[in-house]
Amino acid sequence: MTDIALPQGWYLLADLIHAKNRFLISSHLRPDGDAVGSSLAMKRILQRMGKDAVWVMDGEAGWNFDRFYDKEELTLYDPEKSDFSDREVIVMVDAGEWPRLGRVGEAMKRHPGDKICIDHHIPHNSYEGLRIVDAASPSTTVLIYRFIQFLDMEFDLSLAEPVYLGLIVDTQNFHLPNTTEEAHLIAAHCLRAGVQPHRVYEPIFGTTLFSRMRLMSEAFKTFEIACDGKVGVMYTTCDMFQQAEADPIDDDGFIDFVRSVEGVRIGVYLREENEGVVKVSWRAKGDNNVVASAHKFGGGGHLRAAGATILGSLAEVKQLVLQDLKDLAAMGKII
Ligand SMILES: [Mn+2]
Repeated sequence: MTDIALPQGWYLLADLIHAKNRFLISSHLRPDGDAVGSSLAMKRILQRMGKDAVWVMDGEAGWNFDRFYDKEELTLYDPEKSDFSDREVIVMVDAGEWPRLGRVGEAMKRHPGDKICIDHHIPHNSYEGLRIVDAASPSTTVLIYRFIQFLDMEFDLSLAEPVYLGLIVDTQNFHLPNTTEEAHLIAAHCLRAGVQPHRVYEPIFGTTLFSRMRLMSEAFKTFEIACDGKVGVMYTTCDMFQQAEADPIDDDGFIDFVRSVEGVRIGVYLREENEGVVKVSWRAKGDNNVVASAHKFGGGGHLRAAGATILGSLAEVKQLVLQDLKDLAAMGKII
C-alpha cells in the first residue's frame, strides 16, 4: 500500500502515466457528478497525453449526465464481452474500495496492472497501488484540477466542465462546509474556460422527474424522529420504487431532506436495494461523526456524510442502525 501525501503523488502519477499506454478508468456505482466529472476529466487528460484511455462503469451514468459527454466516451460493463486484459494501468476515481465499483471493481482488483486511486474519501482499508487521497478536498475533481495545473495542461472547456460538475455536486452548489476558498477559485477558472453555470446546474439541481415526485411522496410518509428529535429516519422499499416507476437515482438527495429537519442532528435514509439488502446513508450536522457509525457496518465515507450496505430486512437494519444512534445519544455523543 502506498498512500501519498500531495503534491509528491503527482510526480509519481505523472511518471507512471508517461511509462504506460493503456488505461482503464472507473468510479462508483450510481455515479454522482463527481464520479462522472472525475472519470471524464481523467480520460480526457490521458488522451491529451497521447494515451489510450477507456472509461468503464457498471451501469448507466444517469440521464442527467447525458449532456456532459459523448456516448462513445463511456463503455458499459458487460460480463460477457468486457475484456480488460490489454489494459496496463487501472485508475479508480472518487472511490477508495473496489466493491464500490460493482462488478468492474472485482475485475479491477484481480487485474495484474498498476493501480491508481484518486479520491477524497477517508480510506479505511489497505490498498495495493498508488493512492492519492486528500480527504479535505471538496471533490475528486478538485484533485484532478490540481493535477492539470501540475501538468501545466491547457484548462479548456472539455476539462473545466467536468471539473465544475464534480465541484457543484459535492459542495451542493457551494454551500456545504467543504466549500473552500480553493473551490471558488477553481470555479472562477472554470468560468474563464467557458463553463456556463446554468448549463451545469439545470440537469443536476434544476430538474425533477415526475417519477421522483411520486417516490418522494411515499418516502416522506415514512419519516420519523428518534433520540429526542436529534435523529431523523426515512426509508424507501423496492415496492415503492416499483409503484412510482422510479429509477435507482430518483431518491438522490432524499437524505438531505431528512438532515434538514429542524432539530435533527443526524439524518438516516434507508433504501431497500432488494430483499435482504439495505443501503444506509447517514448525514450529520455540526461536529457529529457519522463515518464511525458507517464503519461499524462495513461502510465508509466522510465525517458528516457516510454510507453502508447492510444485509437484513429493512426492519432489522433500521433497528440496528437506530440502536447504534440511541447508544451514542445515551452517551451524550450526539451534539
Ligand atoms: Mn466525490
